[in-house]
Amino acid sequence: MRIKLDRRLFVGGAAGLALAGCDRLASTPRGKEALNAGEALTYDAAKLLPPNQLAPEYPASQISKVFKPNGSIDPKDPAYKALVAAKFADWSMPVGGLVEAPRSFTLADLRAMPSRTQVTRHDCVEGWSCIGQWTGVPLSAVLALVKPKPEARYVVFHCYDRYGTDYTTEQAGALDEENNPPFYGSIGMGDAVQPQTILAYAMNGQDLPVEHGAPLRLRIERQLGYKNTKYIRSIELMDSYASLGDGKGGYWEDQGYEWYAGI
Ligand SMILES: Nc1nc2c(c(=O)[nH]1)N[C@H]1C(S)=C(S)[C@@H](COP(=O)(O)O)O[C@H]1N2
Ligand SMILES: [Mo]
Repeated sequence: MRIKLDRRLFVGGAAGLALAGCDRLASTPRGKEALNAGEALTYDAAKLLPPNQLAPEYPASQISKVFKPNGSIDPKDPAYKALVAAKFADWSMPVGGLVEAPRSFTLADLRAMPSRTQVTRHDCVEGWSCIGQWTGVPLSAVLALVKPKPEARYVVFHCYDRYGTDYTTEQAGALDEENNPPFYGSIGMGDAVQPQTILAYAMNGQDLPVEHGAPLRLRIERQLGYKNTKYIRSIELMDSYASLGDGKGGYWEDQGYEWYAGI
């Protein structure tokens, strides 16, 4: 599995990372050509795990003592800050788009639904991985309530963080609506209904911390770290993601990463 991950490693970033509690992947980062070549792969060709095969799960003893937070770690959006101040009591998530029964979910709604707990390894394209325990509601259970229309092909996640303001401190700047659009991501319906695809509200038995995407994030264990969208604000079912951002299906995809990032 690690060998297969190598061809997806983005050049740079991996070198010199010292991570307590996380593993450096044994890897030789390749150049940007490999990344672009990968983009040409179709969804099916890019699948590295056979269809419907679950990602590996681990015993609790393997959970990383420190799990590296990455990407946005402290969203500055005033609406998000207000939610943090109220301990997310006022948070609710609309689920709409191409569905028969659009509705919003509070955290209490989600916690009252069936839950799944899984200990999995998160692999970041930067070349590190950490093992964590995640608890949440299967996305399939949420979709069953809103009833996707037959033409729905993608589940799109709209987020509270804005790129360029919420990333690492050296890149942080003032919030600018135009130049710092909200982070977004998307997945296909096939992966959306995998049993390990969950909307996680807890990590290692605690409420999801802000740095890891509070109060709700996606865990999609058959794909790489960057597909595991944090700070979910709303969910939209769509038949195409061409109208969003630069049209590649997510913030990271708009930067050149593959839309399907199989482990
Ligand atoms: N909303 C949002 N989700 C995101 C990101 C981000 O910047 N914003 N970064 C992605 C990347 S590259 C990784 S590796 C993981 C990091 O998750 P962690 O902070 O729990 O380690 O979140 C992913 N999901
Ligand atoms: Mo990542």
